[in-house]
Amino acid sequence: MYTQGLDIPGGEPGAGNSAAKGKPQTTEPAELQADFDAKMAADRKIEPQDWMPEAYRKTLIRQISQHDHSEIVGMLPEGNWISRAPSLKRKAILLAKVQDEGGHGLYLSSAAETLNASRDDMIDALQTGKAKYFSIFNYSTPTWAAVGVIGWLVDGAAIMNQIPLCRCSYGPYARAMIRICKEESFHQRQGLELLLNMMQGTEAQRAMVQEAVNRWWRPVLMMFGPPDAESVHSSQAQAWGIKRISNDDLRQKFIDAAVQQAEVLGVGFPDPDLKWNAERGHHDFCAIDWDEFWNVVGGNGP
Ligand code: BYC
Repeated sequence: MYTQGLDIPGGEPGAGNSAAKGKPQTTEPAELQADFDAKMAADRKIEPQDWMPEAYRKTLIRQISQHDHSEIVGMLPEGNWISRAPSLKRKAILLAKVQDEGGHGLYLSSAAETLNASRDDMIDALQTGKAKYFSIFNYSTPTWAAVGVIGWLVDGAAIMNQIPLCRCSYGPYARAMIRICKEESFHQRQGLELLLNMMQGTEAQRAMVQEAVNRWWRPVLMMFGPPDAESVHSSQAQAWGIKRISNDDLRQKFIDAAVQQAEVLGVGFPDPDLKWNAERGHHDFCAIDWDEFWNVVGGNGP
């Protein structure tokens, strides 16, 4: 069941960061709102010192802090493989990637702090279950191939979702995303290259890759969030220029790109309905089990 999530306290209504602290705004005067609306209409960035509606600030804190938690929690399944990586080269690559994820968490918590969110409050919200992290990190990584699949598909999906966030209306979040996306493309490539190597190896290695793809494909599609019709935050987030492309459109773009990469790799996806639809100009795919998604988000994952 969906319940409305995070509500991090802190800050003054309508104020971005401490630069605005000297002039508290207890009301939201029409001129300030009009100025904000004009910036939105002109597609200009909102900066921490600018007045912003309280709901805009809270939406950003919810999304940025959840993004931050996803980066940090995402270090756990991969970090677990550092001491088990099959060669020095793979260990060095994985170490660098996991460190990058920690850095992403740092850029994002810094961006949230410009909105007057404190790290203590954000961590408290995670630990008390008020804040979420990406559902995907509840799935297990029992084989080395899963590490490659995280890079290829999980980071691949993350890039698809994060590229439009580089144009987010809130300056500090948009700028953090530019650097994060550059690093994510290395993450995606190292996963693809790891899997390509395994696919050129033994029969057992190829089977291990296919098994990992089979287990991760559907959960990866859930990363883009619920279908547009059930996405409670989308319309407001799109009106505010936080989200630029809808959950369903990003999911479709990702599937179309992944099918081509799977051909290069020589793996299949576990979906009998996956086929090119010339009329739509996209691949059709089978229905996603959203009950599983909400169960995992609700803490009842595998
Ligand atoms: N998992 O109205 P909606 C990485 C929640 S890290 C869990 O569509 P919104 C990596 C959503 O929060 C990359 N929950 O929401 C790291 C909301 O619940 P609340 C992380 C999800 O915000 C290390 C409810 O469902 N990237 O790749 O408009 C190693 C309704 O959804 C999920 C980001 O965080 C999910 N997948 O859109 C390797 C990207 N999806 O908050 C890899 C930034 C939805 O009301 N975030 N929910 O309690 C976003 O772009 C947007 O927040 C989303 C959701 C597209 C995810």
